[in-house]
Formats: sequence, structure tokens, C-alpha cells
Amino acid sequence: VVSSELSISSVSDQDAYRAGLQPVSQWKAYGLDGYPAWPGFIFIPNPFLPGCQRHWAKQCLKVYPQKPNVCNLDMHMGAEETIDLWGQSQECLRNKGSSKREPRSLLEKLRWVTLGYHYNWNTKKYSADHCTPFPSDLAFLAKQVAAACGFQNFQAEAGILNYYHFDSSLGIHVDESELDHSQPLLSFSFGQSSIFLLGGLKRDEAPTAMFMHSGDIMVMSGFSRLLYHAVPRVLPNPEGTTLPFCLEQAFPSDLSDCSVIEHCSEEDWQICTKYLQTSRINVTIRQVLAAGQSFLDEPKEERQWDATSENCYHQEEDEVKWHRLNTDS
Ligand SMILES: O=C(O)CCC(=O)C(=O)O
Repeated sequence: VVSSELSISSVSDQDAYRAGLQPVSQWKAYGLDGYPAWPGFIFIPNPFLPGCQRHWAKQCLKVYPQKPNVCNLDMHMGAEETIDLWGQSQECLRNKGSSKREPRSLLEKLRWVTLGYHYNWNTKKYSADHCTPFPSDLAFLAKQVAAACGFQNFQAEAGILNYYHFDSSLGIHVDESELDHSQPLLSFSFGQSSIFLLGGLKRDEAPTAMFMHSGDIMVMSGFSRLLYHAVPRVLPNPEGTTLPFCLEQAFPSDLSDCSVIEHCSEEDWQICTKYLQTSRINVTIRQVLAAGQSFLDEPKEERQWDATSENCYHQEEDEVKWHRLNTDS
């Protein structure tokens, strides 16, 4: 692991604060020995201000799953049934004990949400005719992080939110559907921890394993933008507590009006706590098109959004086939 330089002067302390982040001068950033330093892979251990992760975790559970955003449940439920996942799940989550046999709330059945240009899991493409407004608070957060990593012109155009439980994993893949690979892919994690595997340009190259904890940010750019990667394991946070300490910290009492961080009520936070004590949320944010670029004309049938599929690279524990891990062990 090697230290990585950040572009401290690209983000004012006020803009960092507005996004719920520490001043960039206080962040730590690391790269991996043997990988190009910039543009490359950058790991930033939790740079959020105390209490501010709560806002992002709550948005991922209460706000971003709402229409017009798209989620896996839309694939086999009617539109009116998925309108208010939060409202429909509150009671169930609030009363949840520790038994695995209790019925799962809709929020616990959520596997992914897409934002902006909605990723089509079947065609593995984005298209101009399936796009909804990207949440402005998340776009603002992404802009600050990208700028701190040296990407001043990053535009948040697509987001994929992955919702994990202790038995979930994410299969090996490359994020190559975006048409502009010169912009980074930003990844934010909240809740329980995970193991992240960063592989090579070829599927069978030995990966580097690293922990990702709540609040950690990962930036894949340059050479590492098209590296294979996967999440084979979700783990309880290393502090051994219900929630990691950084999520227990109370909201700052002095949030100014210009902040995109909103106060999270105790009632809402109790629901989030119930969810996050056994779950991890990962948000990846991508720029799809280069400035001035448009989607190339594609055959009509490929452009149509297939609402029947739930395909994605999520896997249940029993299905995971770890070619590398199997052959290594
Ligand atoms: O959950 C993670 O940490 C990785 C997510 C990811 O690889 C993706 O959404 O493409």
C-alpha cells in the first residue's frame, strides 16, 4: 500500500463540508504498489464528517429507491406495489427480532437500485431513452470526491446501488458499459464491512484483497478503471458492535442551510439501524458519456428496456463460483 496524492486545492473546505466531508487536507488516500499512481486506484478511508454518513445511508434506504428510480423489485411487482418501499417496510423492520425465519420486509428484498441513466442488466448497456434525473445531493458528493482525486469535470450520470446482507456477494466483473472510460468510477460503502477483490485486466489474474468499511471511498480510474473486481464476502464490522462507531455518531447540530446533508430524524435512524446491523450498501457513481458525446444509433430492439429481467451480477452464497479462490485453495 502506498500513499496517494490528492488535489487539495480543487475542493474548498466549504464544499467538502456541504457534502458532509472533512476538508480534503485531512483525508488519507492510498494506492497499491505496482499499480499506476495517477490516474489509478485510490482508496480513501472514511473521509466523512462525524454523523454525516447517516444522511447518505438514509437516502439509500428511504429516498433513492423511490420512483422514478428503478429497482430489482420492479421486475416482478406492480408499479403501485413498489411506490413506497420505506413506508411498507418500517413496521416490519421496527419489530424485527434476531430470528432468520421472520418474513423479510421489502427493503430487505431490495438488491439494487439504478439512478440517472438506468443500467440495463440484460443488454449491459445504457440508453438515451431510459434516463431519469440523477439525485442532486449525490451528484454534489461525487463531484467533490472526483475533484479531490484530480477529475474536475466529472459528471454523475449513472448510479448503481447494491444492497448486501451477510449471505450476499457480488460476482467478478468489469464496469465497461460507460462510453467514456477516461472518467473515474466512484464507490461509497455504508453499513457492515466487506472484502473487495481487485483483479487484473484478465479474469484469471490473481486479485488483491482488501477490507471496505463503512464510509470508505474507492476510486477506479485510468489503468484500474477496467480491472476485474468482486465482493466475495460481507462481514460484521471489525469493532464487533451492532453498527460501526462512525454510524453511531450523532448528526452535527450546527449543519448550515447550504449543506446538502439533511437532518435524519431519530425515528428514521432507528429503521436504518435495524437494516444496517445486518447489511451493507454500496453506491457506485459513473459518468456515462464524454462531454458532448451522445449514444450511437443502435438497433431499436437493443435499445428497448427489458422490464422482465432481474439479471445482475449479484449472487447468493451457494452460487458463488470463485475460480481464482477455488484453484488457489
Ligand atoms: O459493492 C462493491 O463494493 C462493489 C460494487 C461494484 O463493483 C459495482 O457496482 O460495479
